[in-house]
Amino acid sequence: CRRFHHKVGILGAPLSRGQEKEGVKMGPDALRKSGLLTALQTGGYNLKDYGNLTFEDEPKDEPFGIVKMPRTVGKANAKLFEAVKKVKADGRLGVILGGDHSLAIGSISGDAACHSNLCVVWVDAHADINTPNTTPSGNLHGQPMSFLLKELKTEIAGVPGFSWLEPCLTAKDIVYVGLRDVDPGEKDIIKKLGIKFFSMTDVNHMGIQKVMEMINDYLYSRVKKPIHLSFDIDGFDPVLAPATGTPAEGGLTYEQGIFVANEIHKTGLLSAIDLVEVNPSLGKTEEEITSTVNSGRDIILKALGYLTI
Ligand code: 6HN
Ligand code: MN
Ligand code: MN
Ligand code: MN
Repeated sequence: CRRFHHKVGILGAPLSRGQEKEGVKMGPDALRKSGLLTALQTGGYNLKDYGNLTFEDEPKDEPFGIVKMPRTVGKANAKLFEAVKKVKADGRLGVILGGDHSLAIGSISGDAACHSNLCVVWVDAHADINTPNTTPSGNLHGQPMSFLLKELKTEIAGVPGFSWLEPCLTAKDIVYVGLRDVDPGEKDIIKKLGIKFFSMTDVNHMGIQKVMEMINDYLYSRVKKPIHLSFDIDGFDPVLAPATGTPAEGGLTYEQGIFVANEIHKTGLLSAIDLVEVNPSLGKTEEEITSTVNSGRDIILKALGYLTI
């Protein structure tokens, strides 16, 4: 076990303007209060807490087409990009506590600035690959992948707030797990670019173990590449993780999610993890909040090899 070798950097990113529900700002602190840092400290990790970033709304942030809050989300991601670069430059595995999923733009770009051969495992009910032209909602948390892919560079040209951004991934560098609520425009893009995905139907048919074996072969068995795990809490079933903005029925069980995190830990290649879309204010009961937050905490702990033999 390599858990005593891990140097970890915790970074709170209460980014919320990629969607319209306020409470997702409280995700980082809710995850902190779950005992995440204490567990890592007692587990012997070399831990540095970089605190929470603060983000401000840009004045007169008019929509770009129907894309909402582009300057605000763009600027927040530029700040996160710099912060993640710093964590990686310090030689630490990055743990980014969200915040809505638009933060993956800054987080993955920052990680890729340190690792040019980065690959991404994206666990989510959604594909988050709408472009400013295909988005049905205008919410940027449904679009981060289109901002990260070189193949879609022309699709995001001119979006205000993102002039700092240079797409860092190609379609073959990413794999989805848990998809079950994908928009028609997203399906077209995934098909056209040949992006590898394992929907919930795939997970149910072949089992999560087979899925992780195939991901292993596809992404990193031949050439070892650093992995960025971008874990949207709505990848889990809403029975387990109801306190989130866009829940979708029929998601991963606790055991399946933990299995994914553990398999990624076992590669020894994890570079950074995003844990996003925890929205404590959307829990109807204390139990719903706790279950959501603790499931997210456990994904992080497992991905870091906590209590793994
Ligand atoms: N997420 N596909 C929908 C949209 O608005 O583009 C939902 C996106 C959800 C995003 O959960 O991170
Ligand atoms: Mn280990
Ligand atoms: Mn997402
Ligand atoms: Mn999602």
